[in-house]
Amino acid sequence: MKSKIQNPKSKICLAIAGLDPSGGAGIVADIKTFTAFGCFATAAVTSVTFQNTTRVFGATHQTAETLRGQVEPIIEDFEISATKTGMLPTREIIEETARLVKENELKNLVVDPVARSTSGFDLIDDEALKILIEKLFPLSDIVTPNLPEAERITEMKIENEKDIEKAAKIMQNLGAKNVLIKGGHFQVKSKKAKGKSEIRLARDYLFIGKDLRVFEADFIETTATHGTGCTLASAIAANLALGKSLIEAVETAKRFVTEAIRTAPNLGRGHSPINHSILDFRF
Ligand code: PXL
Repeated sequence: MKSKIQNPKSKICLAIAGLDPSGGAGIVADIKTFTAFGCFATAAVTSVTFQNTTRVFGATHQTAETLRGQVEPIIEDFEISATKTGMLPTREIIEETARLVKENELKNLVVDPVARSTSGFDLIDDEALKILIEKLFPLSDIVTPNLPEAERITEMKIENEKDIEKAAKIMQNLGAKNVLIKGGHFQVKSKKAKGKSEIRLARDYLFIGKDLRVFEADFIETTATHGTGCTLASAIAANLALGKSLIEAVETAKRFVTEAIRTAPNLGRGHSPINHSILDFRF
């Protein structure tokens, strides 16, 4: 029998997430992002959504059995260096995902608590979101809500940076060790602008245990934001798989997403997907 030489540098990432057949979000975005960082991409579908850049028309969800059926053969055969979860629409899917993570001791788990599509469609109901918090937050290495998701999870209004800290504490009390709150939905004015033309910034807030790290990037005025959350979470997972620290992984992922927004292909009539295939991206 021929022996197989495995490249020790090829890290394998797994996405457990929904399918957006229009290619901007969900596992297609995850696969492209893992690949952009030189990782080998694997993916299990939790739900088949029907959508394009303008709206989500519906979805059919997988069952616990069909999710396990997809994940187990991958895990049996490959060593998974990082896992990212995205759209987990039902209690059944969430509980099975938690069981798979525990049974197989999946490491570097990035939980993106997907609640709503960019086009405004609810991708999880309130009851399932509670189960997601209870079952997956304690297993995660990082949870990556955007502001609307953080508000829904914490049941509080977030209007300023103090609120962000409060929300992060609540999420840590709910079991998340580390929380990245993506502040892109409110834009901070840069002091550097000194009253002249305002520079707006997209700030992300990373709470590692008790410490806070703030990441800043220029806020890009654009509607090309479809799939930014999925892309950021899978970029973090890819960088954790590559052995980076959490801070480095988030920093690199944020630069990648900013560049992907800046070079978005502006496709479709709604929110364009971003550019996951940045060939000259420097890690
Ligand atoms: O960006 C959130 C998201 C996650 N997963 C799937 C999606 C979307 C948004 O449309 O379709 C499958």
